Amino acid sequence: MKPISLTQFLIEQQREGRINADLRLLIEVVARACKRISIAVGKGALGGVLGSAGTENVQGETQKKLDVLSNEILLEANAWGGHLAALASEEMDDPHPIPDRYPKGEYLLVFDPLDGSSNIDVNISVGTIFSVLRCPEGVKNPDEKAFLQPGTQQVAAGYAVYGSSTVLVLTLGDGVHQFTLDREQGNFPLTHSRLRIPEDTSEFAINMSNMRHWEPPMRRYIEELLAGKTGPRGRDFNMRWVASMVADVHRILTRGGIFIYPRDLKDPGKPGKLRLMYEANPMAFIVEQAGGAATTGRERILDITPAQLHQRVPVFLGSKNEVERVTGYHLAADRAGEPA
Ligand code: AHM
Ligand code: MG
Repeated sequence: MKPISLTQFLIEQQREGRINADLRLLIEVVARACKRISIAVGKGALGGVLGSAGTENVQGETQKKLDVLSNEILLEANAWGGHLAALASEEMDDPHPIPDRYPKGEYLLVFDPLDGSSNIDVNISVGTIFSVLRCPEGVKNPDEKAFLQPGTQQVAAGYAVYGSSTVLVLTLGDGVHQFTLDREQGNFPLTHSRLRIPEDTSEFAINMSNMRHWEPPMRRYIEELLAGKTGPRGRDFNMRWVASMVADVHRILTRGGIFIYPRDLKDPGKPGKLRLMYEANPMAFIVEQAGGAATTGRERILDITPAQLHQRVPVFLGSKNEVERVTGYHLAADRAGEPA
């Protein structure tokens, strides 16, 4: 049977009363923008888009040309449809208002336009991550404060991976669905419904080069995995690290695993590398909807009330039993009063 397209899927969701016309339009527009980004990424050196843009974002990171281009594509695509009240992005210091000449809608869109961008120039998968919130009632010109809602308030979240194929993974709060870009037809047929992350896994994803900066419970957990069959876990564990969160999370959604970017004492001012609002929250929503778990090592990610748009958090997500185990190690160390 021919798979249904993203458009059909969204219309069905609307008919079932799960989303309204504005949210349907929003997801369609984001998917269209992802298609354009996918085309730009796919051109590689031929598109003249590789390399640095020579600018820095608010986090002090050097922007790649494709970071800037992807951000512009998402901004432009979403400005005029009337479905948004404002947008915010990893690449912009402050929220971006909808220009006055366009109607405003009830949603807020937050995104990382090109996640894993250190991988662009070496032809490894990158992606886009997005999260949708409701604009608080009565707020006409949403500022940063309007965005500072816990992840439990997300009405939709998703990501695209620009890899050997381009996939779009989406949750509207009722399971996780995967669409694959048909490059000839230009649409996104539904290729997997109701993805489930196995509760157990023997695969972990972490940047091991930071090990000396980790907290003791974190080191304990990884040392036990590395000890393999003859260690306390009694089995061998495999490791994978793409250094693109989208690609690592997508592998976990496909075959299980645990992804960790822990708190790092290298820079005590930073409670983690990844950003809460446009990396951790949308991924946590997706992972929970697929039966997995997502914590900071101490608390559920989706329960955090953000204090800042670009706030960072430690991230532990994926197969439930592993996330619960390593979270338990952190909480036990805290209870025992172990120094960090
Ligand atoms: P980015 O949004 O600037 O690309 O940074 C986030 C990325 C994640 O995709 C990935 O998991 C992590 O940074 C990789 O970090 P590291 O360079 O320490 O391996
Ligand atoms: Mg990112």
